[in-house]
Amino acid sequence: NADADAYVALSNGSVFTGTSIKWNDHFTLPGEFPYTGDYNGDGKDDIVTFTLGNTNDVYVGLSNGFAFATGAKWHDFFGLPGETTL
Ligand SMILES: [Ca+2]
Ligand SMILES: [Ca+2]
Repeated sequence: NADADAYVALSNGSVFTGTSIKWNDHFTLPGEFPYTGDYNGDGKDDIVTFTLGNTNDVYVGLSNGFAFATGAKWHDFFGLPGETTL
């Protein structure tokens, strides 16, 4: 929604522990397509958003294990509306 918050509940391998904690205060606005994956190969899952619309940008917020960094643009034209992005 307009708050654009990203919350995480970590897993201990069997269950998700505790309630979710905000890891990023501004990532993925309404209308965008967010997802997760390890995009820099460090073993920690990161967040990605496809902005769709008129911009078709791809932003990644890398994880440090406790929070997601501010989104950085990794691509300027990818994952257009209607395309399968996974
Ligand atoms: Ca926010
Ligand atoms: Ca990563």
